[in-house]
Amino acid sequence: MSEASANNIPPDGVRALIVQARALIFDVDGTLAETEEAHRESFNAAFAEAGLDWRWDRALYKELLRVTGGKERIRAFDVSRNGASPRLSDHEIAELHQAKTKLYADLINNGGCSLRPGIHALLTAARQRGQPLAIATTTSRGNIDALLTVALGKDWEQWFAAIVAGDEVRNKKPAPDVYLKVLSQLDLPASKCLAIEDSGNGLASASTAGIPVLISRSAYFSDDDFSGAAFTIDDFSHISAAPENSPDM
Ligand code: XBP
Ligand code: MG
Repeated sequence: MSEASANNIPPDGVRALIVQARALIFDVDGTLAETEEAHRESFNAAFAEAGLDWRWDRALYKELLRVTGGKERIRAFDVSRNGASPRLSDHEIAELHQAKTKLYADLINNGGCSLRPGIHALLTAARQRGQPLAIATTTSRGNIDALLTVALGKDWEQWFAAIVAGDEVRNKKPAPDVYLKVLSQLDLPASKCLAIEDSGNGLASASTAGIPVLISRSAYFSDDDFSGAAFTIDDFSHISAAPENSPDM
């Protein structure tokens, strides 16, 4: 792994990796924005609404984030507590997750959730270069819509050449499905693209699909093993600065 602290001048290698990629494929949660606290709060509010005495604190949520996908996370928690006799049926989990999704959208619509430092400039510069952007995420399309409508405006979908959400593939991350579907929509070879991720599960997903990965460390996953990444950085605040031969980066 190559380390590039955002506190130092970032290595040309990181910029080169970004600029030379045929497409930039972004994870959403933790990468475009630090959304997991909003997700956690929404899970807890949905539990309270449903009369469940469940409350996920940050330490527990960090453990639960190993399970990707909200429905899967609720199921894993229920099984960890109640073993062979889980409290909720699949139908009840789906309803609970639907309520959580609505609460999350309300939270984002009301308070927003800013894009991480440098992300807006990175997306804008790529667009101006004509470099395709894509999204490969575990969360739902509705949640991406809530986040990016606030952050990029109602026409946010036009920024991206391909968007694949977790419920549009058979297996969520760390399986490669979501990245493989994005690659087939982009019609580009995996090795020429760049995935931008924040978690070990995301790194595994993109790597298994054959895509080089740039990690920007996030609040919940900063201590994951990123030894398989091309580079690991703290954020894009310095990386998005303009290189010599481009007015925008
Ligand atoms: C994100 C997730 C998601 C969110 C919650 O992973 O695992 O489950 O925590 O969203 P990644 P949903 O950043 O690797 O895509 O409740 O919609 O699943
Ligand atoms: Mg993520």
